[in-house]
Amino acid sequence: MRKFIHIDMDSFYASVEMRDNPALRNLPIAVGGDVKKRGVISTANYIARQYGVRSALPTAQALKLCPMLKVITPRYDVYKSISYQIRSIMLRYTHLIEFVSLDEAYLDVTDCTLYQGSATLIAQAIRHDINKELDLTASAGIAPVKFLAKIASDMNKPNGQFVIPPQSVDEFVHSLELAKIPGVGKVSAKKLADLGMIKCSDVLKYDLAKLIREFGKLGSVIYERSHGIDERTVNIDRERKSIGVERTLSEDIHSWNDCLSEMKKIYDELEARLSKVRSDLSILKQGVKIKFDDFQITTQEHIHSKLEKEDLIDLAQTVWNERRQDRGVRLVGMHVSLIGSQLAKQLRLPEI
Ligand code: TTP
Ligand code: MG
Repeated sequence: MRKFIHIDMDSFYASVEMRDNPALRNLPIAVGGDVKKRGVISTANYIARQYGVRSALPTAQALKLCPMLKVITPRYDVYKSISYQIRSIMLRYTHLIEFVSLDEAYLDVTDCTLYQGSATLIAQAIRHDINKELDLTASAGIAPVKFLAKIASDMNKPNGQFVIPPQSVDEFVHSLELAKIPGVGKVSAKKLADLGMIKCSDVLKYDLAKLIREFGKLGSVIYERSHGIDERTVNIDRERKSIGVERTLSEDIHSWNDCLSEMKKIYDELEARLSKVRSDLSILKQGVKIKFDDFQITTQEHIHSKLEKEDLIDLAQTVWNERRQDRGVRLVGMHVSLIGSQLAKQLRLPEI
């Protein structure tokens, strides 16, 4: 039996902005892109959430829901450096940590001897340190399997924690809604509901083979989770697999020349971003992304071991010519895929 803690910062970007500017504390605020540039909301504070302002909502729509909303331009460098401070706090307790994003991590504290090995007390201590040292709040979930730790960290948000002890797993999972299982999105949840499955208990009567036929690999995940099973351990080597820059255009574009000038700007940004991250990273592929005015997204990438402007532009032009079909284009992007450090090690030639 293992013990996992999932830590998740509360309204992370928005909380950082309120911390650094206390005048914002009692106002509805959101961190996101400019309404004039068709930006979207990254996150909102809890006051703004009462108006329905949510992550991924277009800023224009958020302002309709909450006209006094204060929209703040993201300061990614600040969030990133705070994320490193959070990491160093967590590393005091265990090295078995999977950092999922800037504000979220799984810790395996099974063999941790601090606080007599109590995961509940360890989670409390980590949240206390974060609050005292960084003046930000975090929530935590504690459970014997990863997916339940994640679900639990949402149960007493903000600034709270929730424990699912081993003896309560069956009861908790029984009444758990399938839509809450990480990986089950809106479309799958709807399909499950159409098949008569809303809660995990509904899956118990369903045949595994049938689930796999309907949902592919996700079918076996749904089956396992519904039985409280999650064999995943923390993946301490988890790392970035790609770096990209994309931009929603202020107006749809229809000519290749307009696309070309956007792509050139994006290339410069991507180059700047790449130079800021690790210098030893190895590029495996590079590619482009285009979103059309009917919201269809198309991407194209190929093996290319370095970032190269002409090649990316050629790729973009091919996609433009072959897939646009007279549609307008509302978003363009470029990215590189990276070689994981494990693979890089294997690929490295032996030294002579
Ligand atoms: P979340 O943990 O999903 O959200 P949150 O921390 O803002 O709020 P909660 O209290 O519910 O945990 O995401 C962490 C950060 O990631 C968030 O502050 C902003 C960023 N983010 C986006 O930029 N776009 C998104 O669609 C989401 C979900 C998050
Ligand atoms: Mg969060």
